[in-house]
Amino acid sequence: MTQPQVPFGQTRTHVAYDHAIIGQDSHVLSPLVSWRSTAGVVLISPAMAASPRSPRFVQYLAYLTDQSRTTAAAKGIQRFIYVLDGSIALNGKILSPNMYAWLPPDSSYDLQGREVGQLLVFEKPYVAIDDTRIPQMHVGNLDEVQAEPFMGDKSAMLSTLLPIHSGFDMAVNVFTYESGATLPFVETHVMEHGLFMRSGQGIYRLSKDWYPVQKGDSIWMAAYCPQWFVAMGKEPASYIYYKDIHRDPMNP
Ligand code: UGY
Ligand code: MN
Repeated sequence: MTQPQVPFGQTRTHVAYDHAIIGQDSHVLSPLVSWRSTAGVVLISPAMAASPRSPRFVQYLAYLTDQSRTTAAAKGIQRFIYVLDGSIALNGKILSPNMYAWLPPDSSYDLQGREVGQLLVFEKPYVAIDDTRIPQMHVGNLDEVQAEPFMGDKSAMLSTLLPIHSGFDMAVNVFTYESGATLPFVETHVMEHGLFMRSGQGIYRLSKDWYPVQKGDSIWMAAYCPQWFVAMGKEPASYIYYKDIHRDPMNP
């Protein structure tokens, strides 16, 4: 892991009551529960805030070796994995960078590291609804997903990685902005987000604060946290993010 340099005694990380920026400079590795021979950094979790606005999901980085293995998440927990670096074998199928999988709750599978690599993982309790079957495992490749202009803006392209179907109570999308492109307005919404910067840089507005963000940063946005982004610099900025969808806010 390369640590960006910051002056000693300082960090870009900031944890607030309805949002957080976790900079790479403050990452600490720990063993991952339910993974073998795998260290990771839990970037976002319910442990983050002691208020009703604490995250209802987990976002982490898993650092893999050829010894890494997992066969299930905890009971009732769905998992989304995205390959940032290296490759893994999922039930024998090789997933390389930009490939991803949604793994249903209470399912078992064989996920093995093949080399040194890095995965981004989102996990959250699956909320069942009566008349909808839990979908089967879904595997995809970002490079094969058709990106769409966001609200008609071709400089802000959105790729939707999972099917839009009420069986899925999470969405994971990739947003890629040309330098200078923005979210069209300051969003405030019932959905929460976990976000990881894949490339580039820009300024994120969260609540009433503005933060410079760059590749490797993670962001938590609670439900109703006002949010806005402008991409800046010499290359496009891209982030992958999670949001909760398709469930009744009266029963979160
Ligand atoms: O899907 C979203 O809510 C997205 N537009 N939010 C974001 O990029 N912060
Ligand atoms: Mn949003």
